[in-house]
Amino acid sequence: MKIGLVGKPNVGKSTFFSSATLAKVDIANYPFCTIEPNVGVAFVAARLDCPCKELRQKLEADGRLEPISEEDPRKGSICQPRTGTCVGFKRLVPCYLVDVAGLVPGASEGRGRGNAFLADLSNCDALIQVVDAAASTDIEGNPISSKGTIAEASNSIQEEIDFLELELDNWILGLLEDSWARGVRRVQSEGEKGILNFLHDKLTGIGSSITLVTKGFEQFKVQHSDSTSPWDWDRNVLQLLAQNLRKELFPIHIAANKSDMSISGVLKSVNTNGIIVPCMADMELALRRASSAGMIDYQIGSDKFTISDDSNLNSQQLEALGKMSEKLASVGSTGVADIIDKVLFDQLNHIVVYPVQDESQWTDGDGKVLPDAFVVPQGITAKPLAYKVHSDLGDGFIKGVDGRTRRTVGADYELNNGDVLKIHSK
Ligand SMILES: Nc1nc2c(ncn2[C@@H]2O[C@H](COP(=O)(O)OP(=O)(O)OP(=O)(O)O)[C@@H](O)[C@H]2O)c(=O)[nH]1
Ligand SMILES: [Mg+2]
Repeated sequence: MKIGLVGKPNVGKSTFFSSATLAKVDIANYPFCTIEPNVGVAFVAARLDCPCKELRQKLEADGRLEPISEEDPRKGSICQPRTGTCVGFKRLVPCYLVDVAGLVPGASEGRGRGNAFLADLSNCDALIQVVDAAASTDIEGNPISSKGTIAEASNSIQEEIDFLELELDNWILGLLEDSWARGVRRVQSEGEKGILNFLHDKLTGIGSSITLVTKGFEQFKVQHSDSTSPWDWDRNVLQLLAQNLRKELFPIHIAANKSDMSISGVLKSVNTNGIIVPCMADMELALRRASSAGMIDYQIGSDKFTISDDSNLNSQQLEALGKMSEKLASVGSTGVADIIDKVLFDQLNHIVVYPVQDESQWTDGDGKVLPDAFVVPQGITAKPLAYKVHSDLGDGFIKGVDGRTRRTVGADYELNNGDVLKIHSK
């Protein structure tokens, strides 16, 4: 699972990236601070409690485990995650984020970092466009001093959203236009199937699949029903096609960043196809850093934090933390974890499942408890899941066993969110 962070320069993409991944990257108040893409892992809390909660309850009931003690730093969790952590049964699962260079109008024709940058977004399952909700920068990312009216700020945000969609559409249009007429003529005898395969072929480099291409083409046909002689389609028709394909390949959701400085209500009249979440990436970064330095106790996505040790904090730090605490309580959260959660689980419909080797102990071959949590598309069945764990496991798939009911399930068994599954293979 990979989410790309996009937007015009100087909106806070790298700040968002760094706050979500705690990777050290360049952040500065000028455009094109980032040139090479940064790739990192954000840890997102699974929506359901980790199954180690049930395991603990069972062990406690059998008298094999003491109840959770007050001092337990893991607040009861007994799993041993290979990646991520689990505290208080909140299991953190990985999601890749890509932070790329800022995009300026004309990028699809090579302006700014142009197409090289666009290629960095290939294979992203969704995009989060970071926009400057405070309207503190112009379309090229240069800081502007005057704040403007609410209508001006609203327009500025809308302009950012519209231009990015257009750039991405044009990028895809460019890929389609290249030898379109000849290519489509070649496949004309195969009818629509030929066109779909041709489109998929043209766009494999940016992560297309036949399913996504088909969905996009269906939508396109609603707006353009005349499918005779597609080799004669002009630029406008191809533009419409590109737009529909882009919506499937790169759905865009909006992180309305710098909301700490934005005018309240500024997002009301903003139009977008995806979700829009107010964010304060800057604050998230400060809180996450303070938390990893041991200064505060802050759960990702929370509306509050507690100061764990104020003995080493100076009055300035205490004041800054006090201000953040107030702001956080009034808006609910910094929005960073919230938008990743919503994109991953609501928009991309992913679930978290736990493959194990021992269906009664819920352990792997080394006795590690629930070591793996896989983020997979809803609807995935047992055999494709086996392939995700290991290709050998997929090749030799015999059956699965549900860790809760101990029932045997076949290759076509559709997994549910939170399932614990043992896979038998040859
Ligand atoms: N007020 C405020 N400022 C922020 C926030 N997030 C980021 N910034 C500031 O915005 C400026 C740009 O941040 P970056 O993260 O470097 O922006 P970018 O989008 O990666 O910029 P490029 O790499 O140049 O495209 C920095 O001065 C950040 O401190 C926020 O939530 N609130
Ligand atoms: Mg950057």
